[in-house]
Parts: sequence; structure tokens; C-alpha cells
Amino acid sequence: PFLQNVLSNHQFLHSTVDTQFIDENQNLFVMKPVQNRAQKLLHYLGHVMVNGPTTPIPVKAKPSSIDPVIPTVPMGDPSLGFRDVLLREGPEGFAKAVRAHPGLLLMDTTFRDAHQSLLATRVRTHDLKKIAPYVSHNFNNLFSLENWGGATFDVAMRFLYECPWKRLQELRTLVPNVPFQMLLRGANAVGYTNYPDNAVFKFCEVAKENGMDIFRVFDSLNYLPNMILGMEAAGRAGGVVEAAISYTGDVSDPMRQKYSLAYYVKLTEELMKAGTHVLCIKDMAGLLKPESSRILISALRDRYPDVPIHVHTHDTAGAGVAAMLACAEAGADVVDVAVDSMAGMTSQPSMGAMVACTKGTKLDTGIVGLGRLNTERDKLWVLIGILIPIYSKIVGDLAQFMVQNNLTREECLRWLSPLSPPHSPPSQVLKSLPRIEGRPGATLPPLDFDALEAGLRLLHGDDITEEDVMSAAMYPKVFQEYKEFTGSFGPVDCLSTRLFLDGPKIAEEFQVEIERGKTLHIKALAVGDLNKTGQRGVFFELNGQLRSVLVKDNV
Ligand code: 3PY
Ligand code: ZN
Repeated sequence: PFLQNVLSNHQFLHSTVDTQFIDENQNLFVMKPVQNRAQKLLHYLGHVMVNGPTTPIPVKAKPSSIDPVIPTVPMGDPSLGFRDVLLREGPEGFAKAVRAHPGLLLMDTTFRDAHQSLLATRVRTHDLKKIAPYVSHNFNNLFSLENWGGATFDVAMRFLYECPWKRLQELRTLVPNVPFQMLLRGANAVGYTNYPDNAVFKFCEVAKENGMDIFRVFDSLNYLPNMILGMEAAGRAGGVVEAAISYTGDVSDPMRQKYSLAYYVKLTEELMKAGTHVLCIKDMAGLLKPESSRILISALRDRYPDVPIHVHTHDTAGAGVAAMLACAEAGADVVDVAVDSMAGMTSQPSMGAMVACTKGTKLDTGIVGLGRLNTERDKLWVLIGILIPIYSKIVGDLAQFMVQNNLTREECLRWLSPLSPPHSPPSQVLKSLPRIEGRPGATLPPLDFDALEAGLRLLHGDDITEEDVMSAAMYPKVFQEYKEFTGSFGPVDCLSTRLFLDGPKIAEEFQVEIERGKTLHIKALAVGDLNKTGQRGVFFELNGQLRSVLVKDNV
């Protein structure tokens, strides 16, 4: 392995080296187990056959055994879309074209928020890639396809053992014509914490280089300094900046003063000053109703006639379609929808309903062929078969705690800190933890990318990329575990979702394309008896040769 490391070292192969070379390249001593990708995948499959899924699935439902029929697309390039406008005219020209568009535009959230909301973000790149050409050919007139950011970045590595950047690159190749959109959590990028500013700037730069177009930037508390930092990072990277105001309360209820129309108008003014290209209302709890939609959107439309307005909602209460129609009638340019089989409940309103409700009106979306879309995409999604709603961890945990212990709000606050003075929730929550004034990222020391990269190379070898460095910057522990997992089990992202979750049935024959033109032909033969050390042999045929792996039985 040492010799192998030396012979695959970039510096050794491409420049003259002296005696310092070994001292400077300690990663030569990192001995990776000599096991090829095929054997690692057999090990993975054997592990799943013996121990069940490696990805926590919170329900007993099995992935469907029906292999979906992938819809075909015509030969040749897809028709031009809004991405062509963006590439030609830049973010400002793009925003103008969106404003000038006569009908209602749609963003399809199926590749991000819909499965984040309904399927715990568990849709894999493998499946997204299969349907992507169909989307590119049939939905070229979408405003955008939301396919990245939010929780997808973390979940891809943590639970699906795949690289989020590879997802972006591969989808970009398959969908050249529709703008890609991501959700950026302001100064928290795609994480759940504050990062040094340079990490957020670099993250946006690398995302843009990998094919991202539109950055929806939000802060769940509408904390302006965090939002502006994210907007600057997206803008400097060359992306379309879509500042998103998190909506709460009810602007149609005069009794509710805290989040009033004046509050939203004021915030919009700040975001316009900060130079947003598109303005978004982000109704993450599905609170908008037709009347509040009319009040809010017409007020913003009157004040800012030139900025595209984009509205995001969740159909949690079932009023999504009615609210989005009211937004469109009041002057919104774009609303968010998901494919019918992935719409409704905590996901976005259904695309089919929006298309049908606007057909033949001045808001006509111009989307056709939905019948085929629904039958074809339904078949694809049947594959997944997992359902849990996602909810905010903090709010969810607290709510559960309160219900389990039958606590009122007052009791809960008292429980948090019996010694804290009354009416001071921050001190009750923080207790003795240090208190940060202002935007936390502003006082964090900049991230040293070179040192991070050198450390990663030492641990994982020389094939660490700029994208890997960003993954480790966002999620150090998750990235480390992802590398360890794929180091032992190989490129599990190449397996179909049923094989990935459930493993093969005995006597099943299948193929796995581990890289373009390199396909493994595998047959699962048998699972052996438990031996004295608690292991089982699992037997396969790999490209006609008998292979076996020994798996610890954890069940
Ligand atoms: C996310 O931050 O992932 C969200 O979807 C927020 O609504
Ligand atoms: Zn959402």
C-alpha cells in the first residue's frame, strides 16, 4: 500500500522530488485497505441482507418491488429555458425577463423541499437522475427547479452516503436549460450553526461553479445581518439573489400587531436596499390564506413594481392552492409547487392543481402534458416508500417534552431555570453559556481552507477535492463518517434504491454501473448460518465468479 500511495501521488508523478518529499507527504503512510469497489459493494449488500437497512427508516414500509418505468425523452437537446436567459443576460436581465413574462411561473420543489417535507429528505441522486431528462425536456418553461440546499446537503452524506456536490454536477449535466435553485440559510449556509464569513462566501462560490443559479437566502428569525451576509455571498459568487422573508402571523387580522403588514413592508425595504434580484415570501408553516395573500402581495407589488415576487408555501392546512392563486392574482410572478404525487400535506401545493386552475386565464402557466407527468413520476416515486414528516428539531423536541410532562408554557419556563429572574427567556436558555452580541459569524476567526485540506488529505488521501473541503467545512463529523462508510462499503450511490435499502433477494440477478461503461453483474446466492464468532458468510456471483463476504450479524 505504501508503494501504491507513492505511485499515485500527484507531486511524485508530476514534479521532481527530493528527500523532503516523504516528510512533507505523511499521507503516504495512510494505508487504505486494499479491497476493490466491487468487493466493497458486495460487503455492503451482504451487510444489508444480514442486518437490514444502514439508513434509519422510521416506518416498517418496504421500498416497492416494482421497478419504475423511466419515461423516454426525444433525442437531441431540450428546448431553451430560463437558464438560457440567465446565462445570456445575467441576474438583472433574468429578473427583467421574469417580470415581463405574461403568465404565472412555477418553481418545482420536488427535488428538494417536497421530499424534505414528506420523505425526510431521503430521495437519492440515483432516482433524481432518472427523471431529470424528462423534466428538462417537458418542463423547460419552469422558473426554476429547486434541487439543493436546505437539509439535502447534510442528509446526502449522513444517511444516503453520497456526495451532495456530485448530485449537483450530475443533475446540471442532465438539465442544462432550467435554472437550479437552492435554499441557503443565510449565515448558516446549509448547516445548523454559524460559520466564519469566509466559509459562507466560499461555499456560494463553489456552489455556483458546480452549477447552482438561484440562491434563496433566508434567516428563520428574519435577522437582517445574517440574511445580508448570505445575500452578499450569493451575489459575489455571481448567483441570482433571492432574499426570502419568513412569514408568520396573519396580516389580515388587525389584532395581530407583531408581524403586521408594516413589518413586512419595512423588511422588504431593507432587502431591496441590500440589492436582492428577486423577492421571496417564505411561508414555511403554510399560514397564508387568500385574503392575507392579497393584502401582502398587492402592498409589495405596488411599492416595488420592478422586482419579481416569488411565493413559497406549504400545503399543511390544505389552503395552498387557494393562497397561491390569490398571490398570483395580486401580482406575484412565481409560486412554488410540487409534482402531484409529492404535493400536499406538509409539502407544496400540487402542480397539477395550479396548472389546471390557471389554464386559459391570463395566468396560464403554459405547462402541458401533465397527464404523462403524473403517471410517469408517480411510478418513480413509488420506489421510495418511506414517509415521515420532517419538523424542526428544536420545536419538535420541546413540544414533545411539554406534552409528555404535561407542562404549560409557564411551567416549562420555570423548569428551564428555577433560579433565573422572571421575564428573561434568553438568560434562562443560555444559563451560564457565553453570550454573543451581534452577528456571530462577524467575530469568528476565518476558516483556514489550506490547513483543512491538508488535514483531509492526510486522513483520506490525495483525491480530496475543493468540494470535499467545503463538505468538511460545513459538517466535519458527518463528512468524516461518510468517508469512512464509503471507504468500507464502496460507492453505494450506484445501487438502485431498493438494493440500497433492502438488499437483493436470494437468486436475484442485477447490474450495478459503478462508472460509465463499467458494469458489475451480480447474483445473490445465499446467506450462511451464524458461526461461533457471530458472523455469517454471504455468497454472490460477481461477473460469473463465486465471491463471499463475512458479515457480523448485529440482529
Ligand atoms: C430548511 O432550512 O431546510 C428549510 O426548509 C426551512 O424552511
Ligand atoms: Zn419550505
